[in-house]
Amino acid sequence: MERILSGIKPTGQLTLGNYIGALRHFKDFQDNGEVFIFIADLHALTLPIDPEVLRSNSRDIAAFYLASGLDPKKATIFLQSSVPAHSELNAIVQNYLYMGELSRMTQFKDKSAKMNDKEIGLGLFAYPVLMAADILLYDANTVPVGEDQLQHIELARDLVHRFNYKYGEVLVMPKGKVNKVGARIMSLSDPTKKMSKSDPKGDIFLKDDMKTIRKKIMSAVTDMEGLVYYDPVNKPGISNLLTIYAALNDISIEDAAKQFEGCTRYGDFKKAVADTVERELGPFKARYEEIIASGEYLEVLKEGAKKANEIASTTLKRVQKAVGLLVLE
Ligand code: ATP
Ligand code: LTN
Repeated sequence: MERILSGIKPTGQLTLGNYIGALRHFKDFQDNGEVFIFIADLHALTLPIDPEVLRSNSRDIAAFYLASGLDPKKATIFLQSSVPAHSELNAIVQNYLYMGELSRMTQFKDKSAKMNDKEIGLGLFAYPVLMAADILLYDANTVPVGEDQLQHIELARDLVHRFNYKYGEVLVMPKGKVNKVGARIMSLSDPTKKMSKSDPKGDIFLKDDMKTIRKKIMSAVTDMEGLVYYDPVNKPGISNLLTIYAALNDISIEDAAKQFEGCTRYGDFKKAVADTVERELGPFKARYEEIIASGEYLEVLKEGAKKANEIASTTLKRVQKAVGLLVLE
């Protein structure tokens, strides 16, 4: 049976980008495969973060997972830090990834460019190593993510090639899965930049109230042409709004553009986008609030950790044996 794995790091408030590019799709796999969805809390430590903020973000993500329709009877939902094998496999696989390739990772280059050399932790540099360990521990075949994470998955694939060439067929080859529409939602205030929770200008947050969301969409940066069509190079703002509209209505961008052919008032178009977002996020947010208030996510995380630990420790042993560690059973 196909194994599917993905995670989101609790670095900040989740955005509409996280929702469209990743979160929204996780539940689609739970009826046909074995799904593992986790909170990448160890990854959140790769940049400075307040301990209380990290804890509260982690709770939020757990509740968002459940609100998105993930069913804990079908999907295993857990915290990365509840499964020590992530760190243990990390310690092994770090020896099969190289400084040169890690230093070429776009995410590392982007994040470290904004920092003083003295503040760049080793964890930020080695981020893709832990991510590879996350994926390989569950023998995942499919890893649904937004576009920005594909480069890390490619690195995990290189690692599998290298490792299996040396030790035989020990690791399962994963594949990244990016959705056609909405793999890269852009900021509403600067549509040439990715909507990102660590750079919150122009973000729509999943916890925003509907009035705020509508206001943000109505004031999204566009252009002066007054025509609605898809051209991400020359019309990044309108193209981004069309993408949001298409993704949330589960239609192609061409079909979305057709619906607004002849529309000359950006206000009308933006209103339609705002209605779509409200229709989707309104009920989603209400479910999230119920889940947070009931605390039911805590039991889900505990159960998830048990199941994840069982599977992860089996894979870890297999790898330990393959590389020549003396495993005492
Ligand atoms: P940070 O700003 O802290 O780096 P982020 O907002 O980019 O975080 P991640 O935790 O890195 O979010 O990503 C969680 C998932 O959401 C990943 O699969 C990522 O590819 C996806 N994702 C993040 N931002 C977007 C976006 N703007 N459009 C589509 N998918 C996105
Ligand atoms: N790097 C991912 C979060 C993440 C992840 C993973 C995603 C950590 N480990 C394993 C898929 C598979 C991100 O969203 N920034």
